[in-house]
Amino acid sequence: MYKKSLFMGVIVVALSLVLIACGGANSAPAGVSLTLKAQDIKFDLKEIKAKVNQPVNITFVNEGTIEHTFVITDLGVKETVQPGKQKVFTFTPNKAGTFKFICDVLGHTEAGMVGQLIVEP
Ligand SMILES: [Cu+2]
Repeated sequence: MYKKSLFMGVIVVALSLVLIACGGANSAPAGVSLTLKAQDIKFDLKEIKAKVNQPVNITFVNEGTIEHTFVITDLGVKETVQPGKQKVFTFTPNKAGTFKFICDVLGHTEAGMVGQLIVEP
């Protein structure tokens, strides 16, 4: 009986070590979720922060009366949301750096619909 429980104890310790090892280098950071509002004519956030390989989940709400977009050219992200609607989407930055996000509807970037995504290594 004693031997059996000792054996089980060894198994539990061994499995724990495997789990700890697997949870290390290979795991992506937990995702970040945020709400970004598009208004006429600005984004309510000027800055978004994330880490490399961290999924960024955005609830993109258009509070304006015209169409707006969320575009990060360098990361291949482009989403459009109609006035009064919202859209939930996720993207995962695969490199570090500072990336501009814009609304690419004609004239909107120039009018100030621009912000930055900071991706930390
Ligand atoms: Cu816009």
